[in-house]
Amino acid sequence: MDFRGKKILVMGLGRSGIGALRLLSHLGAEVLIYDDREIGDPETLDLIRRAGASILGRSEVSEGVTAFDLAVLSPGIRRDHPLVRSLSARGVKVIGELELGYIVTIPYRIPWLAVTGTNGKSTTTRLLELMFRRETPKVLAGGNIGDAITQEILRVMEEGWLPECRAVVAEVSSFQLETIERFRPVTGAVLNITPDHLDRYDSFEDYALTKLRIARNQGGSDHLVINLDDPVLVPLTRELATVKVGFSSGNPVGDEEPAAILRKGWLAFRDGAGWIELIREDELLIRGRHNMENCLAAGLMARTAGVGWDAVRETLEEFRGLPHRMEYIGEFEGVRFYNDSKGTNPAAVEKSVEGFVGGVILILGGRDKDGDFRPLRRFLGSTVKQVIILGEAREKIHRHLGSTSEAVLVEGMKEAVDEAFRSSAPGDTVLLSPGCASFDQYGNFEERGEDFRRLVTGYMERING
Ligand code: UMA
Repeated sequence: MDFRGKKILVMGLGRSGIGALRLLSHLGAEVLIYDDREIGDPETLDLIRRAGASILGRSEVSEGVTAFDLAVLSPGIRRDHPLVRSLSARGVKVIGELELGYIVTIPYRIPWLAVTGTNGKSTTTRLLELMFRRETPKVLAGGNIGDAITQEILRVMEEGWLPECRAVVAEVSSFQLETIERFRPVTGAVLNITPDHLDRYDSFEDYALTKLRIARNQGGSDHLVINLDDPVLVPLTRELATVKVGFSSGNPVGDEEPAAILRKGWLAFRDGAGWIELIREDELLIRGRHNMENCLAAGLMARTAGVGWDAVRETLEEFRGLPHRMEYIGEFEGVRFYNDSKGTNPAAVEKSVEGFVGGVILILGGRDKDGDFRPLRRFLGSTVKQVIILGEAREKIHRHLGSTSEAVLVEGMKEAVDEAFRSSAPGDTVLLSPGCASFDQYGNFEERGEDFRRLVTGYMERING
C-alpha cells in the first residue's frame, strides 16, 4: 500500500499510536490523531507538530466531515468504541497498529515470527530474539513486549537495513489480533490459553478464539507452535491449515506427537527421526515449569526459521529472565527473593509457584480482574507455607483461599515485605506473584515490581548495616 498523501486517522496516542504516527508520517501520509484524553504534554505536542500531524476532536471524527482513507487503532481501544463503530459504519477501513507494521514490511518479504498466549509471551519472544541475535544482529523485535512494532520498523528503516532484516520477532496480544487482516506469520506460537481480560471479551471462548486469529491467514507452508498440554488450545487447533509443531512439559491432552518435551530433567527436541537432549533444566538460570515451556516454544520457533542448535542452546544457558517475570532479586540469610510482578492472573501464579518444591511465602493481591484464586488452594500447606495478601482484592482472595489461617492481610507492599522478612526462615523463598493488576496502588506492573525490589534490597542493606 502506498501511504503517500493518504489521510490516516491514528486512534490512541500511547506507545502504539506514537509508533504508527511516526511511521506513517515517514511514509508520507497525512496523519490525524484522536485520543479520548486531552493531549497536553509538551513532548507529545512537539512530536505531533514535527510529524506535521493534527489532533481532532470527538465531533470531527464522528461527524464524517473528514474522509479518512484508513484508521489505525491502538490495542487498548475496543472495537465497540462509539467512534470506531461510527468509522466502520461509514465504510472507513479500520486496522490495528500490528497490522500496519505487517503491511509496511510485506514488500521486503521478511519472515515474521509471532508469539501469543495468556502467559509467557514476553519471555518467549525475548528468548527467540536472542537466539536469532546469536547468528545475526539483523533481527527486529517488539510488539506487546513494550516497543511498538511500528516504532521498531521505523528505526530499522532509518538505519537502512530493513531489506536485509532476517526476521521480525513479535509478541502479539489478543487485543492486537482483533484488528488484523493480512497478518500472516511464517511461524506463530500459542503458548497457553487461560482466563484473562474477561472485562474485554464477552466470554472466555471469545477470548480464546481471538488468540487463534494468529493462525487465521496461515497456510500449509507456515508453522504454529502449540502447547500440547493445554486442554483449551489443542481442540481449537484441530482444523487449522498450518503445520502444527507441539511441545509438552508433562501431560499432552491429544494424540499428537510432541516435537519438544521436558523429560527427566532434560529439554529435548525432535530432530528429524531422532531426539536431541539439548540442555538440562538445572543448567538454566530461570526456573519454573512455565519457563521450561517458554524455552521449548522459543527453541521450536527458532528451529522452524533455521536457527542452529548451538544458538538455541547457548541462549538457554545464559538467559537470566526478564525483569518482573520470576526475576531473581537475591538471597538474604538463606531466604531467596523473586519478583514476578508480571504475574497478573491466577494461572500465572500457579505456574510460578509450581517452580518451587516448598517453603514459599507468596505475596498476592492488587486489583482483581475477575480472577478465580480457588485453584491456588492446592498449594497451601505444601509448596506455600504462608500467603501475604495486599491491596484492593485482599478480602476476595482470602475468601477464595478458604479464609485460610496461613494468610496475613495487609494494606500495601511495605507491610507485605516487612511481614515476609519477619516470618521467613533459612531455605524459604519469598515470591511476589500478585495474580492481579497493579492499578489500585501503582501505574503499572513494572512500578509495582520496582517497589518490591527496592523494599527488599533496602531491607537487606539496612540489616547488613
Ligand atoms: N485510549 C483512548 N480510548 C480508549 C482506550 C485508550 O483514547 O478507549 C488512549 C489512551 O488515552 C492512551 C492510548 O489510547 O493515550 C493508549 O493506547 P493503548 O492502551 O493501546 O496503550 P499503548 O501505550 O499503545 O500500549 C500498547 C499495549 N497496551 C495495551 O494493549 C493495553 C502495550 O501492551 C504494548 O506494550 C504497546 O502497545 C506496544 O505494542 C501492554 C499491555 O498491557 C504491556 N498489554 C496487554 C497484556 O499484555 O495483557 C494486552
